[in-house]
Amino acid sequence: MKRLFNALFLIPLLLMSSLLKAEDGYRLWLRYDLINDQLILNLYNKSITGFMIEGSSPTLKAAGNELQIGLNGLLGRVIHPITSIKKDGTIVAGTVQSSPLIAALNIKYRLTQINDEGYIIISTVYQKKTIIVIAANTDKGVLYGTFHFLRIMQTHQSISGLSIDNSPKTKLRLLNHWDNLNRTVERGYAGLSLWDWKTLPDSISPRYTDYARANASIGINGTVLTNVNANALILTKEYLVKVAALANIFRPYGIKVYLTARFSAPVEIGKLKTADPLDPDVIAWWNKKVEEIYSYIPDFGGFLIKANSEGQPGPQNYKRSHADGANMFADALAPHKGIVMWRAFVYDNNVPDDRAKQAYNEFVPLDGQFRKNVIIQVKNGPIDFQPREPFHPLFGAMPSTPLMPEFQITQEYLGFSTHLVFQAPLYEECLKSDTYSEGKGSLVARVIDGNLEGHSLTAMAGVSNIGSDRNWTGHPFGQANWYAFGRLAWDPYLTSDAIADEWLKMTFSNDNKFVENLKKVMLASRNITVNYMTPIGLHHIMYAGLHYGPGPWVDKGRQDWTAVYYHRADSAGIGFNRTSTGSNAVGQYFQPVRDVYESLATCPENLLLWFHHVSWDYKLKSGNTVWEELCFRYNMGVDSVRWMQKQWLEAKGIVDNERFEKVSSLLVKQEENAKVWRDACLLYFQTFSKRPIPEKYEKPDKTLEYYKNLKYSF
Ligand code: GCW
Repeated sequence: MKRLFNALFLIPLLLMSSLLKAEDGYRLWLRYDLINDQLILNLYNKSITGFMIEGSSPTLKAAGNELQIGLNGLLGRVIHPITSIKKDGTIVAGTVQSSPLIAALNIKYRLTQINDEGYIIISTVYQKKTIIVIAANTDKGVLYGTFHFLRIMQTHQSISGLSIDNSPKTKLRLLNHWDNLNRTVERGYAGLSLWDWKTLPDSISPRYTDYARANASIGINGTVLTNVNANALILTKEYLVKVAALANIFRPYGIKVYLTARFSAPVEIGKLKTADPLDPDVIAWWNKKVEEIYSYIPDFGGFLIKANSEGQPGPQNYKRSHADGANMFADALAPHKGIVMWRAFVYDNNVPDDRAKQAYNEFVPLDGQFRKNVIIQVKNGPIDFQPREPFHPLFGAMPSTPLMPEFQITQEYLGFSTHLVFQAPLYEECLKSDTYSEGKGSLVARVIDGNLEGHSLTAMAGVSNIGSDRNWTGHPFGQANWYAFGRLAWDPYLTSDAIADEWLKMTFSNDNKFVENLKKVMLASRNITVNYMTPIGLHHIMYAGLHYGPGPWVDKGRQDWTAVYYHRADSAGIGFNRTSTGSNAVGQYFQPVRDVYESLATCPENLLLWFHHVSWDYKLKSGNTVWEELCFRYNMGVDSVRWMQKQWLEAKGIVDNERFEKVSSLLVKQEENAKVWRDACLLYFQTFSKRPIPEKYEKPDKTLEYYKNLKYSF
């Protein structure tokens, strides 16, 4: 009888799991569909009978809601919240303060071992009943623990004998939106800005809550709403009430709101004659402005500021330093516990001998001069979010100042939302780079998590790729970059492999073969893009302005915005000499990194043309000359996109049709574009190398002129 019942019970379940409903990607990785592995489902069903959230704060309510939707979806039955434990298999979540039950458990010591946002998840026995406990020191920790627990279930891991302690390794984990007030997004490729300034604060889109849920699920706890190329109007009352409305929605999810402050705001909206940071009227104006902001948003996070860079105003306009500027804001924010994130991505109107050196040159002398609530935000590499750059030499070089890395999640130089490029390996490469600032093992990750230099203000920022597109990020795999950024900001030591694994399972399927295949694709995708765009250390040879297709011939306009400034190809060879006989950018790195980059024999080949100008016949370890290696890499890049297409074909039937077709069609575009990159770059560089493209490779089917005349529009 029982068997028959089980069998009958199975039929609808099997039917449901085999019906792949079309999905538009809106649910991201928080899909909570019925678990389609019967064995796992049975085990989970036995182990979970109910859940109990002890406490009633908005954050605990959010955790309860998530558990409710998550469990109902994954288990395919309604799991009711309960108020007392009557059966085995209850999930109990709360803090010592909110939950008498948790207070009664013997976990006090364990709770002292996690930080404010950390959590523990354990299986234990309470009054002879087996329970699963999600406990934390704060409500926020409970929320993060809840998401972790659901992730365990979404990825079909065991929920018996749980014993997890987890704390974020950085304090602030932020998205930077480059969103303008007219809803365009600078370098955004997923529709308009999510922030509908016209209808706020009266109309509140449910998307704001889903945005907050998604961020909380990966530990993001702050969002800078506006573009670093700032508009002072955001600081006016008209906008601040709108910002406050967003802050109110995000607050239960542990997300603070930050804004970009335009340096010249006192002049533009304050009617002052100057924005000099040492002028008493300017100081008073900012103090008042900050007070006003806190009157609307009591937990406002602070400012992100781009100053004296790419035409943005800043303290140098008044012959003051970056420290003078940052400290003025810091003093205004300090009484409210706000912080200043001051960007080190600076370059002025004079073309430097090497743009890669500028941030270091301007900031290192200021080390130790910033207030305690200032953190310097440094791009991962010294130029600008290229497919591959060495780590930024500022990491480790300002030991008395907290530094935070800025990664780009949006794919400005990585094929926009058209190319499948999983960026975790790019982030990981930077985080795991050894700066040697305090000897071997001085990883960038240790600089930024405060461990190396003893800073308590620690943070990581990612330039958002999110927009109003139904699937948030344009390319379905763009979601993986948002996800990966959050996970790495929480724990900069995670591996790309582990992150891809989780994301694929939650976003698509737990099918073993699917996960293994697509993980290979994801992990290889960044290097594939480097191969067809900028192999062996080439950089910034993109189509001018837009940065989508190739433009190695670009030579007009400001020198350090052209491609020829960076690749320096001539009849003798190719590459930017940044060694001691060239711009000496290598001199900004600690030993032995400096020597490693300086010497042709030891310089990593994937950065060869970043640091060296070498002859076309220079031999690489592969035995290829530089010219042959370029031909090989560009071709391999294109071939690998075809390989990605093949791997994706195998996902048919495992992934729903809608997302399957979307990715398939984007991969077709990616191949076309990779071919253009290959052919345009090889034909162009051939005009210098004067060597043939080896017979074994596909011949470019168009002329160089054709590629030069291609127009890219967005
Ligand atoms: O990557 C470059 C972009 C600019 C951007 C700038 C910056 C917001 O091309 O669009 O401006 O960097 O990071 O400030």
